Amino acid sequence: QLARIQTDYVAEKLKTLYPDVLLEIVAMSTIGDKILDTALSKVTSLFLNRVDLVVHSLKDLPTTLPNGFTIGAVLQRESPHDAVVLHPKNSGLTLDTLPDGSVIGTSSLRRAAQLKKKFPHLEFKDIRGNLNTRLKKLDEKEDYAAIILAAAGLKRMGWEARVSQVLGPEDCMYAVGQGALAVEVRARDCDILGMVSTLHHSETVLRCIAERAFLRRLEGGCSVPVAVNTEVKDSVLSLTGAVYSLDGADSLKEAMETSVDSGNKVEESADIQHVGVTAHNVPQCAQVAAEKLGVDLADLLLSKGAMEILTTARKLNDAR
Ligand code: DPM
Repeated sequence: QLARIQTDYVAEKLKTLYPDVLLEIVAMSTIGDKILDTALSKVTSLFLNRVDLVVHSLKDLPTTLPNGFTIGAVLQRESPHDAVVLHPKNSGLTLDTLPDGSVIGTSSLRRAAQLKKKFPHLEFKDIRGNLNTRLKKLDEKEDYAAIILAAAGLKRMGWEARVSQVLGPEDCMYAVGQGALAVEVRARDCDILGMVSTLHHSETVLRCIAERAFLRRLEGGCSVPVAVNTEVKDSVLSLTGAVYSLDGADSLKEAMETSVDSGNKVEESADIQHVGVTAHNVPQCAQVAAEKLGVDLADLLLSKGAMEILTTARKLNDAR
């Protein structure tokens, strides 16, 4: 349902921009005999020319895309923050005021690591399934006192009213790319690439390039305890990045910033991807600076022992 809402949202934008273009939305479940709604099956359809563009949550896209594909649009980010959804019986409480031993549902290592450290009186348990399933599991049983979900997903589903608390960076930094939608296309399909590029939101592009470069350098996949916080203010892009042990007891966190002011420089039209993103209409020098910022911050953390923390976390998680 969330995937469909996100796809419809992008399709509506394209219809407004290109009223003469006929858009057809293909449900991935019709491609095979299974429900194939994963990033992999979407990209297979793209490869086979069955579809021309694919809508994803950016945070679910690997930092290195398969050859021949690119992210042709990164749309303006929704709130990137995580949110607390309470069991109705706990209405009015916060993570701070929930009773000792309350069980919080999340399968995100990133969320669990940060929140375990910050709220030691709480317990954390995996919760699986899509958003609908999770809310059902929360409301209809007594297993969880609350669950943690991305504010953006909840908003897109129309469930904003269930958000009791939005977590700021002091409680829980967000995942790389969280809250942004991405449109994936064939890298050599210039017509489609040109068409979707008008959807790019420059600030989101630069923030997400920095975040993805950071994660890529750390060799982190989508399931490692890595978190970020980014901001653009007066043409300065700042990135805070952190890595955590599974229990949050060990962590490394650093921040860096860079200018993304493109000045009046005339640009060669470079055909370059930055961590999978192709954005001809965003100043190249700013993209280069954003990518370098992510790499530099990762290198700083690596020099302080980030790889040890992540390797241990990965091993322990694989053994779970
Ligand atoms: C990734 C994670 C989760 C999703 C890991 C993380 C959450 C898994 C969980 C990489 N992808 O965030 O640390 O809670 O067990 C996902 C959601 C959205 C995209 C749902 C959510 C919607 C928000 C968005 C699952 N992917 O995070 O609550 O578009 O950014």
